[in-house]
Amino acid sequence: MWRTPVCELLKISYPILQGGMAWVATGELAAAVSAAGGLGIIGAGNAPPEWLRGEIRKVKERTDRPFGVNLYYMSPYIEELVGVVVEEKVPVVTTGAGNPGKHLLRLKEAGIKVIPVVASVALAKRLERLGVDALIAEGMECGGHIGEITTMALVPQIVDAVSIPVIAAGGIADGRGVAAALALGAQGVQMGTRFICAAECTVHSNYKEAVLKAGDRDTVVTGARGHYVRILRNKLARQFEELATRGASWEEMDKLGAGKLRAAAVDGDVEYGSVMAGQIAALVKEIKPARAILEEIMAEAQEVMVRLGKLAGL
Ligand code: TUI
Repeated sequence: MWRTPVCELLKISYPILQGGMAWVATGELAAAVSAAGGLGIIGAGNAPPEWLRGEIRKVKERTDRPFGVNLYYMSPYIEELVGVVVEEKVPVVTTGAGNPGKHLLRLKEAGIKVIPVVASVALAKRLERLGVDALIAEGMECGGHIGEITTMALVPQIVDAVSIPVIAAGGIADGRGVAAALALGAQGVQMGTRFICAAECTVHSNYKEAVLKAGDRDTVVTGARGHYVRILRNKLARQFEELATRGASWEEMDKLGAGKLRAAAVDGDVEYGSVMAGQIAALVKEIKPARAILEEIMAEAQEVMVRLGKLAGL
């Protein structure tokens, strides 16, 4: 099977990372993705440190392959969570919604590969200078907390601005998306929404059903500048729209959003909960094991690359 330098960097078989989605990407999903040759990632979100330690242990019990933890930089527990990943010698840490600069030395000294998620060229350059191993360039097509630039526009700009490997995220759910990301200069991809519908994903079945039912125009961006969050259209989305119409502050928006991701992911409240999903939700058509998802995507990407090679007269 084809490989990229990201496979060597992370010691994985396929250059496909599973997004570290808070409340969705638990140890079960991360273990399944890693065991199948991708990089499974536990989403720490706002969870307390002991929860994270438990999920890391679950992965270690299920597979010897490398895996990751995503640290959400708005978490009130961020300092303790950094302590847990260092103590547990987690192979890879991805970071989101903030600048991990102040923890970098500690993580690197523990032998951890650090791969921040960035949504701008400026932060990408700053983090490369600080010595991160690779970057995930995340376009605004993805679900959850998003930046303002699309994957198509962001990835090549970050690729041009840095010398370390770039992994593309946002709007990728199949082999065509993987081939497109490689065409833009990325050396790997991260996919979140597609893995929500992995058989091993422990998220509430209502959440999976909502993703499977979604059409092309069914996601909406809620929140205010700097705090945009993409979710599936539902009653909560309408409440956000009402707040926006009356010009509410981002603090009010954040208050409405508080606890809503857990409500959707754990309790299955897909009406008033926050069903975070990307714009490619409509491409996700069935629930199947992580291994089957990875194998299908790798084969599809290869087919696309062969077709393009022929087009180029190779
Ligand atoms: O983090 C994400 N996506 C997320 S986190 C999340 S949990 C949540 N729960 C409730 C409400 C809101 C969020 C759901 N989805 N993606 C990674 C990402 N990071 N996208 C954009 C950024 C980012 C933004 C600003 C990274 C760095 C940054 O830096 C600011 C600075 O300090 O320079």
